[in-house]
Amino acid sequence: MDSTPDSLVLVQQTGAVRTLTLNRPATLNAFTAAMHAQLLPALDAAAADASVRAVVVTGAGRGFCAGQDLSDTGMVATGGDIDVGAVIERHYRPLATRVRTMPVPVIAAVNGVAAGAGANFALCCDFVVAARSASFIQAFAKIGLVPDCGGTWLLPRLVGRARALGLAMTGDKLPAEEAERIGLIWKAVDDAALHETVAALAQRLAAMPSRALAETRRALDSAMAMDFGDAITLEADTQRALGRGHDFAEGVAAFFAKRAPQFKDR
Ligand code: T3D
Repeated sequence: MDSTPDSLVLVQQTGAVRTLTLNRPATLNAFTAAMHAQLLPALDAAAADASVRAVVVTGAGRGFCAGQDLSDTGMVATGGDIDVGAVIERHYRPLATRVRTMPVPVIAAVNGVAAGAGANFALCCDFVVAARSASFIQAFAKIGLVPDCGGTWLLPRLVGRARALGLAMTGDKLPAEEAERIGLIWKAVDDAALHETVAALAQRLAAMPSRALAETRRALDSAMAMDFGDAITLEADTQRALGRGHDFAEGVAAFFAKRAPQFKDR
């Protein structure tokens, strides 16, 4: 991996699991243009590398990600003459879209506070495992914005309209355990167990049929906007394609041979 200790995104690989660590701990890993310029290519590289079968994103230091770095927007320098929509198009649309179309499962290991676009970056991932001391803050309303990085789409789907509006309008800090209780995230675990829990989950997912997992994400997301019949059509089309792949044949063969399957489709 070609990250250095000074990189804004540290890249590390253990077996088939690629870990990307946001690395601006002094600002709780707030996103800057420079960090985006490393993060998206790092995700693209993981997507393109057949040796990667699961991706973990996490943060260095005591925070996961405090969202957009508010000193990097031009707001302070220009006194407000900036196009925030252009920031979304330049950075957050590609980031959110990349995470949600990765060919392998993506796990957010939320080690500390996740605020603004940092919270929604985590929620874009397939699994969010958070340290018990971590929290989620839809900080946008506090600075006169709406949830972004996919937040308007994700929040009501994850926790329903009432809770989504409550979280987004108040900008209140939601502790990890409460986030698990209301279904915003997969799991809250003891702080000391975070990385071990995530590593075990990532290794488990890495041994599973990547292509089927990515298609599962796509089918579930697509079905949200479909009627029942169209969802079944999508299931048939997806099964038709997967059924012709290596992994289905391997999964069935392994079942009858009573051995562990060796999946490879991506
Ligand atoms: O262009 C656009 O803006 C559009 C895109 C918008 C997407 C967004 O993400 S908007 C939301 C941006 N994020 C926020 O509004 C969150 C701001 N941060 C906070 O509210 C708090 O820092 C936290 C609740 C996240 C954590 O609080 P706490 O008390 O644990 O830490 P702290 O002392 O506030 O922060 C530690 C340092 O990080 C501090 O620097 P200092 O004083 O030690 O030099 C703080 O200024 C810095 N920091 C934290 N968040 C940001 C930040 N610096 C720049 N931008 C940040 N977002």
